Amino acid sequence: MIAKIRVKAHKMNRFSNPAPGQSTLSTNLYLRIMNIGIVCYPTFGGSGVLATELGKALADKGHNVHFITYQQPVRLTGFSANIFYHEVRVPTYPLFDYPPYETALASTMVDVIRNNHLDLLHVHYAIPHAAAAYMAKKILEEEGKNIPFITTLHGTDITLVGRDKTYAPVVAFSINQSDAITAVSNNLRAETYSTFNIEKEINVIHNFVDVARFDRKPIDAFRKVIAPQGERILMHASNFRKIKRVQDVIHVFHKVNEKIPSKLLLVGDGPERPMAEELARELKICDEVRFVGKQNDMEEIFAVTDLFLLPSEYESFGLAALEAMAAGAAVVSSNAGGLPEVIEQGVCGYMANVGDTTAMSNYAYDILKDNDRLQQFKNAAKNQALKFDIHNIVPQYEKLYDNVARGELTRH
Ligand code: GMT
Repeated sequence: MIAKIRVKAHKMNRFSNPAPGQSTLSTNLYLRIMNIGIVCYPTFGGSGVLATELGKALADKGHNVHFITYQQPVRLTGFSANIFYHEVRVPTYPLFDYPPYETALASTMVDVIRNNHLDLLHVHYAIPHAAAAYMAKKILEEEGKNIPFITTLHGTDITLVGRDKTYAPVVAFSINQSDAITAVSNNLRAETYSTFNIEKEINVIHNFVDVARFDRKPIDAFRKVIAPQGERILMHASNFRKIKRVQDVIHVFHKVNEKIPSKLLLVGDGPERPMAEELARELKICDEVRFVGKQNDMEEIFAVTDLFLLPSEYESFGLAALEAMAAGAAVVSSNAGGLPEVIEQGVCGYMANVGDTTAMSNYAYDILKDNDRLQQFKNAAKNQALKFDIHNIVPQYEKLYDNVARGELTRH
């Protein structure tokens, strides 16, 4: 089936940075309905969330989408006639201290491609997905089948884990072997070029959000449970890893809470949670802070949020901040990585240097101090999120798929 879709984008080179919602891809094209394999981590992490939302959006547009991963992705709920889920099983054996996931993944990819006539694979997060895709591609080449694969770089696969010399040679090699590469921000593209010797064009395709889905009326009863006296609601959501600086969230909130009646919701779980709980106890703010653990219905939680806090050491993009903004929450964050591409300083929120919790709390106070000012920031947050709306970004991936399927590759 052939569908004509007009894609507006700019032809750019690796030294120019596309603005929010624009990509490095170009021109008008005929797009066909494709069979697409998506490989991702199925967990609450941003890369898995983005990959799942992309798959769902592609299926809505008529493509057949095959998820290949070790567990049903958390955002893959409900039934869709053209979404398929293939579980990677990793048989254990007494010899294995480390069951060989990558081998099982590559074999499952081969099986799914052979039996479902996939046109391409799109792997999210380089480690180990790009290496497994390369292996699958080579196996199928022996059978005379060319299966292109696209690697999307999400952040820590480049800036943290990927740089570790235990992984670096395989990461660099498999990125270079990809038929196309995308990064979720200009910052991550630059980081990748400066970390690895990458010979190919890295296309920037920013994270996206379905703004309409996050445009919810707050549930009054829910708001009342959290903030019975009409306190301001601040929120943080992450996997509570060190890079998220969750203790900074507590410090910022503590300072805000000294000036404004407020409550803090902490969504998610991970290794830093015990330290964050301990800090809340030390600062005697336990009655004001709720740890709600991992949650599926983020739309409802964002809808009651006034201000989202993201003081991370690094964020390639900050998908959680974008989702918060789509729901009409202002943001105070660090200015690390790709966050300045997402947040407009003084308009929909503020950014400060990593670790500067005083500046962050002053900014938070400035936003929250009166109702009119808060409403102004909330409206601006929604407007900013629209630049990254699903309808602007998903066609950029479709355009890339089309280029790759036609064998139009760029090499520096
Ligand atoms: O933030 C995390 O720790 C999860 C991580 C992931 O790979 O699952 O998220 C990364 O990918 C998201 C989607 O592209 C980005 O929005 C996040 O900023 C990025 N996280 C980091 O760079 C730390």
